[in-house]
Amino acid sequence: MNGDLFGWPAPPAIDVLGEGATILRSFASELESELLALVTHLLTISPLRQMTTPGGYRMSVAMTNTGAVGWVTDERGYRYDPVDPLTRAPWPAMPEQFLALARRAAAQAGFADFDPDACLVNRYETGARLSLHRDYDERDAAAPIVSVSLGVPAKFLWGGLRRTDPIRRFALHSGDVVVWGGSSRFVYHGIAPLKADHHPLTRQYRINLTFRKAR
Ligand code: MD3
Ligand code: FE
Repeated sequence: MNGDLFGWPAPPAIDVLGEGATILRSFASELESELLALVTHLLTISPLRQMTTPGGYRMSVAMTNTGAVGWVTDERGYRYDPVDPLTRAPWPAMPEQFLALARRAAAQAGFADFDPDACLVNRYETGARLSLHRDYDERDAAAPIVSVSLGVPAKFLWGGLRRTDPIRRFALHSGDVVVWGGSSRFVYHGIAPLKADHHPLTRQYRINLTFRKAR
């Protein structure tokens, strides 16, 4: 439904946040229940777990992965690993629907032939947060990161290339897809503590999928 029936313009479906950073609002809305059913299945193979940072902190976000490699953190550091340290088996294969969505979103934002080999699945419960960080464990700096938000909305924190740069905040809703590439690829970003809320498909949770070209 667009608003021009009532005399005001429809909100843009595509919003360029900065050089290389594009938000595709509601891009995955029709796929929400299918994506969540696939996530539920993935969790039967590689369950969610709260990992430990090299500094010894237990993350409030529960994580797992799908794809040829998965992002892990423990006392030894951050890395991409082809084996799930919890199950000692390969991570579950990336569902075709995940790959197709990530490729379609990247192409829409101007990144042709995105070929992710890793998808990090993050689950936020009420109060869970992701402190300001940069993602630099991926080998291919030219490839973007594609993120898909599902469930309870979150406040995204978007800084600059330096930790001390000013931070902008905006909401990410279920079905929103963000593509981060170019000079936005290495900006500081995070998620504010999740507010208590309810979504019909995820209850109190927010699920985020981030697609990466790790190797
Ligand atoms: C900007 N995830 O998994 S998604 C992460 O909602 C992560 O779970 C957040 O940050 C989440 O690393 C944010 C949006 C996002 C993901 C990766 C980025 C924004 C990014 C990488 C570079 C710049
Ligand atoms: Fe990140």
